[in-house]
Amino acid sequence: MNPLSRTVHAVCSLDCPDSCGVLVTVDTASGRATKLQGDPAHPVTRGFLCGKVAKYLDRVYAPDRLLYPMRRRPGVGKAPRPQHREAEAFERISWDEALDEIARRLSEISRRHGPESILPYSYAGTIGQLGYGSMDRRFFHRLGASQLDRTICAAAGGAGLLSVYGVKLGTRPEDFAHAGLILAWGANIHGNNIHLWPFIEQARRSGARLVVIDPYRTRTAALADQHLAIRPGTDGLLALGLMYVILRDGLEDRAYIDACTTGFDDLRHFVLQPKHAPIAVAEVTGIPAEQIVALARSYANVHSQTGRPAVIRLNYGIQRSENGGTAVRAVAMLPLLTGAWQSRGGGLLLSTSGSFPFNEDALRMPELMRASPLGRPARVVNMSQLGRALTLPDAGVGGPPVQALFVYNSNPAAVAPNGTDVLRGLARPDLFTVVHEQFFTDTADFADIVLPAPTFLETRDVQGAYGHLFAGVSQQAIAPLGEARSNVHLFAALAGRMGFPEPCFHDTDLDLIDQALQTNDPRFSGITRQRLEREGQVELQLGRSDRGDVLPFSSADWFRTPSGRGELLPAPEWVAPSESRSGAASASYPLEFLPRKADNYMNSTFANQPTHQRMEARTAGLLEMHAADAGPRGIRTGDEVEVFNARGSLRLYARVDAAVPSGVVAARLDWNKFSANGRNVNALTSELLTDLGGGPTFYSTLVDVRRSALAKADATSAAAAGSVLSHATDRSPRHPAS
Ligand SMILES: Nc1nc2c(c(=O)[nH]1)N[C@H]1C(S)=C(S)[C@@H](COP(=O)(O)OP(=O)(O)OC[C@H]3O[C@@H](n4cnc5c(=O)[nH]c(N)nc54)[C@H](O)[C@@H]3O)O[C@H]1N2
Ligand SMILES: Nc1nc2c(c(=O)[nH]1)N[C@H]1C(S)=C(S)[C@@H](COP(=O)(O)OP(=O)(O)OC[C@H]3O[C@@H](n4cnc5c(=O)[nH]c(N)nc54)[C@H](O)[C@@H]3O)O[C@H]1N2
Ligand code: SF4
Ligand SMILES: [Mo]
Repeated sequence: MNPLSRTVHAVCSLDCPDSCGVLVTVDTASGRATKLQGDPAHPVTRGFLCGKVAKYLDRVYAPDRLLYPMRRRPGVGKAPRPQHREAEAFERISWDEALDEIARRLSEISRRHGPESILPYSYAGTIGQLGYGSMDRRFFHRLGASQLDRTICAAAGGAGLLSVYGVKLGTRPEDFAHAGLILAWGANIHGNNIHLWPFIEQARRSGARLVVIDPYRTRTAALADQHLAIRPGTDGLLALGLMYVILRDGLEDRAYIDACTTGFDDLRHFVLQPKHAPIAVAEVTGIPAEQIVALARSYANVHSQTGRPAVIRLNYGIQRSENGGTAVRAVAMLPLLTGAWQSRGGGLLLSTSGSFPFNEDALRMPELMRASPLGRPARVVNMSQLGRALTLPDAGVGGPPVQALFVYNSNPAAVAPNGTDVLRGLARPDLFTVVHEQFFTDTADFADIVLPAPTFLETRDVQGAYGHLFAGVSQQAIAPLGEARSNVHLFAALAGRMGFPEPCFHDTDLDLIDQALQTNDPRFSGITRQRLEREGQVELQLGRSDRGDVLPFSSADWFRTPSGRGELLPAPEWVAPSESRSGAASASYPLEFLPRKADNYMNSTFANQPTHQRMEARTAGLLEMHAADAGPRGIRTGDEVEVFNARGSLRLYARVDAAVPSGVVAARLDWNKFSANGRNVNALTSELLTDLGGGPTFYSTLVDVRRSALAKADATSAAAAGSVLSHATDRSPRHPAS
């Protein structure tokens, strides 16, 4: 025990499947955190952190953290501002002044336009139960504000998975070590889910093969045994092609199918159509027929041949597509046909989030909407259509226009689709906007009031995970910096200012943690706050086999669908996304665009940190394209290019190499203000929603590309569409070679 420092157990609250246990060393005298380390006792963290959070103290103690409430200076318009000059638009005020002004404006707007003209906008700045959705929801429910449908990440895939299994549960990451064949399907494991990797390496040392299905040559793909560079949006068809071979060759597990599924005969009839034969599927997916046949056979036979099952790490990449919900359904049916769930390490992992029975109703209290001036449940606005919500007179859903926007846990100016409309909406002078943030983000540039938010070292919370089965309590390691206040504290204080009488607005963090854990669900049996505090993390109680293994969906007891079985109907018919090369819009814009995440950022988080920018320097401002598309356009590596469609245009530098197949171009998400013409990749994405779940379709985006020098005239018309951005950052673009 070192008396000069102490160690605090926290949980990384970033929006990542791994939810790592983090040991924070705190200097006793100064109260300053000096070191972060992965918890060696956490069976999935296993003592290491990803590169971006290993450097998290650079973020916590960044000199440009937002530390005080601020108000827009009178007469200063809402527009993007260059980094480090944002504060010039604001003046510092006290928390009391900030809360008074927010309460006054919200009351006024509610009286004049009805409470539904107020829109909360939040996503996953923190995925702790308290920070993600507790006191904030109580506050907006009691206010009668519009409800936000939080679809921006996983809605389509979630709906797809639930329709087949009835619960978001999958193969335990630790059990991947026992697999004989691993498919990483739309899953950038190295970038987004690094704690799965050691288990995959362990399996490979025992002879397992790793096959990556991804249009982009990720680091995961580069390290795999085989990389299938599928055309975007065609995964559902590939899954049907694999089913075709499995069923045609009789490789399915009939006993398992009979015991655990429903709808098999109809599915079989549907699958065995010529349009699902390998030749036809190859034509559309770009994957050669013989590789489809070989993959189907090894997928179905690996267990009988090696004694080790096949497992699919399906991730959310495939569901950011117009047909993404159905694509997830099709892939999710594969282990139901082969019975891969029956052996340890077999099956499929998309998300485990639904397995944590946190008492969300107790935390969020939707019944408070009845005590609001509305007296009924408020209308629902889909967060993936924020541009419509802010620019249409009825918010796109009926009812009053949005007059107040309260943003926390999110940076919509950078991450929401159809950025042109989002920014146009945010620039409305009559919109009252509050942004609760750690930094002056693209969104904070449009705020009337900005409020300082803490990092996860500065709060207490309780958290599950979406990539493993451990729950943990995150202890507060350090005092909040400056005047930062947690989401819970902010909304409790605002409720007081609004005069809400309900005692629930006085609940403390500890009360809320206890409420979150209060349930009779057997999965949380024996899991209390005290135990989580003592042990750091505790695994959910799931049924175990005689050998002590957790084998989800190994028997019919595990399914939570209406039929109580794996549901194979309706058949997952593949429909080409309208924005794809087989779709309706391909004549005007022939290239499929992948507006990807950065391996060393977390969506738009970290994009402003010099340490993290250095880790991502290789792809800064880059458009990756294939020689077959670059050649005819006269584009060579290093050329400045314009990427455009009817919604917007961006300036990037081309790199012509092997990262993408022909017909596909890729660039990564960044803040608008770090991009050459002040626009990031979401200038090109649309607000079209997915087939299931109402999710965004970032990865169904068609564009064209031209060399910048040849295109000056057209560039001005695209820029005019986003005239609010006319004086975006003058920061010069970073050349990829630098
Ligand atoms: N470093 C880092 N980690 C993160 C994040 C981050 O931004 N950075 N984000 C976090 C969040 S919010 C989430 S939701 C998870 C997401 O984790 P993932 O689900 O892995 O998410 P993506 O990176 O969107 O997509 C994964 C891969 O799908 C590929 N892809 C795109 N379209 C298609 C397609 O049509 N078919 C197929 N087969 N593949 C396709 C992309 O090229 C990408 O490599 O990661 C989390 N972890
Ligand atoms: N083009 C493109 N767009 C995408 C994606 C993509 O792959 N491509 N991915 C999509 C996906 S999967 C997702 S999940 C979304 C993510 O969208 P967001 O959830 O908006 O994610 P971030 O960009 O990480 O922004 C989170 C913000 O919350 C702040 N924050 C952190 N902790 C707290 C806190 O305790 N309180 C408050 N008030 N704020 C806090 C952080 O500083 C950060 O600015 O983006 C989507 N957008
Ligand atoms: S971002 Fe993910 S991998 Fe990195 S420390 Fe947090 S939970 Fe772990
Ligand atoms: Mo996400």
